[in-house]
Amino acid sequence: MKRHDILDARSTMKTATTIPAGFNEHARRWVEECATLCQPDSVHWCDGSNEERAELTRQAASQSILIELNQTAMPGCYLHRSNPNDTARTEHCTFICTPTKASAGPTNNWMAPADAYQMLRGCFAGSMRGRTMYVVPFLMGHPGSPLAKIGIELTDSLYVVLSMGIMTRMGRIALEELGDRDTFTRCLHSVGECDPNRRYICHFPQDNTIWSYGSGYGGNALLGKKCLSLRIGSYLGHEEGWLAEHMLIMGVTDPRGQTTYVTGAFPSACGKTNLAMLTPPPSMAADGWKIETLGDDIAWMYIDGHGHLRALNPEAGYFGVVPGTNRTTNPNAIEAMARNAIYTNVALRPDGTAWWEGHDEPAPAQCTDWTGQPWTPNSGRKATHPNSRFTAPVTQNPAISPLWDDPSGVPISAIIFGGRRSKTLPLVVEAFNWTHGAYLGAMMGSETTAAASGQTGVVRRDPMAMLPFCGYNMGAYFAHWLSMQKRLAPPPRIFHVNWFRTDEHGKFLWPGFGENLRILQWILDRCHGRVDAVKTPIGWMPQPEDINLDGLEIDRARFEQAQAIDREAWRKELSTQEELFVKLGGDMPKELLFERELLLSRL
Ligand code: SAT
Ligand code: MN
Repeated sequence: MKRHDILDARSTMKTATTIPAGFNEHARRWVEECATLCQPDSVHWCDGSNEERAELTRQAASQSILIELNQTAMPGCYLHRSNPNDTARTEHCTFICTPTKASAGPTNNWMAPADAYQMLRGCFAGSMRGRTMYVVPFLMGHPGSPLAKIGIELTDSLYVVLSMGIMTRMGRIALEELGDRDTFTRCLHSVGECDPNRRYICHFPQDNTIWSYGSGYGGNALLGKKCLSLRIGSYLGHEEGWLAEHMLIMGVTDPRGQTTYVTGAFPSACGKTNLAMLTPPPSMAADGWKIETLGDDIAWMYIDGHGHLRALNPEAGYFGVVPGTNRTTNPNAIEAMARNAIYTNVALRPDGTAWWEGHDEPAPAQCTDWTGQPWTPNSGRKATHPNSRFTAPVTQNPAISPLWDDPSGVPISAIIFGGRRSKTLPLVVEAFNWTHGAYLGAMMGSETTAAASGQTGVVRRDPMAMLPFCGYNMGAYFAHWLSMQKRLAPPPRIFHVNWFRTDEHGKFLWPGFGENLRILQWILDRCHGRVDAVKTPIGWMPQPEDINLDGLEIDRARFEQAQAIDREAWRKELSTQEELFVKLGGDMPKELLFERELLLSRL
């Protein structure tokens, strides 16, 4: 089925609209088709101006979509309360709609495109009656960059419009980039009746189309983020020879003044945003160590004319987890969200400021919880949703890299994979080579919350932290990773880290947060050939004296415990990897099977 056959173009748009200059004929025709389907009362074409933002914010406040926070303490900040049934991504409602099931692969939900369009047409039909359809042009990536992608999102949610205005380069800038072309991602979104049983996030990579129905939550509804930049992006990366990754990008400046850029992939709840915005411990800051953030969630990586891997962040904002964020854990995030931020599902104090579990200030005697109910510390429930979020412009991060806006991105020296593992996985290990590194990434896993409730951690495999975000067959994705090597001169070094290993009493062996810079220091030393390493069965590991422990409370013995290789535990680890290999079956590249065999024999 062709894209323009999808909609019944015979009926006319309910409301005639004047199309503002800048929208090309392809965009105009598609908007008309979608308006005919969704039947909004009116259509608002966004230009992305400050005046428009002010006016839409005012409207959102008057409709109680946004609650104005205390403007003296938190200038430009607003609170949004979502439907309590709509607080996180819904992977079971997320579909990759490719012509064959095999091209979506065994790790994705699949629907035949024609079936998905038909089912969703039923959902969208008349879904915007009584509402406004906002036309939101947006740019992922930098103007002028060959990797930049243009999307137009049609949505009936003002919260989505205002959030897209923070998370992307939104408005005229996108239309100027588009010009007369038809090559924009067609993103259709409606909150509909916000019913979890009628919620679908469908991707049509071959049509460059995303249809999302029934949710207003970030990853489900801000379609530039996971849907375009990762799912459609990874598909395009496979077609065009680049990588769309669920990775932070950061610059680490050493006391010599040299800045080295690294990317890192971590599953949710492993401190990706904290690492991207890391504050050096005082002793290292005094020596001249500095961190700069380029991105905290998504990296697009391509190989330049010299064979170097370069990375850029296609987003323009952060959509970060709020609980646990404070001046100790992440002072840069606190600064970034201090103004012009949208808070979703946090608590509201009587003075009109926001509060959350893990805030710098203690729990208020009383406040309004994330659902709008009165709350006191004795309520027996949390005041904020554990997945409550802030949305803030990247430019408000005091540690933003001066190169964040450079369309050519930054050259990457190291790629770091990591997960939350209480046992087995060492604090840091370096892969022997690119293929071994891809294997480390492919076998990444993180412990489920079962670990927190005292049971032995259940490890969920999350290859390269892309399990929910790979827009095509995971086996083909691994093969694509492996194939990059021949074009890389030299390939970046690949590391695996685990900040979460515990001792026999369940205490963390490593302090984490800012102290993780000590591990980054070793990673940089390896990248620049400044230190030797010890060859072990699982990879290159630091000689203990090469890790800077000055001013830390932990001694060498404890560090060595964090690095210990328990061969028996490793053999078990390899047997639990079996599940993923079996699931991917014949799609699994044989290089990764060999890596596993090699590791087994080294052990
Ligand atoms: O998917 S979201 O972008 O909403 C949040 C996340 O899981 O990173
Ligand atoms: Mn993410």
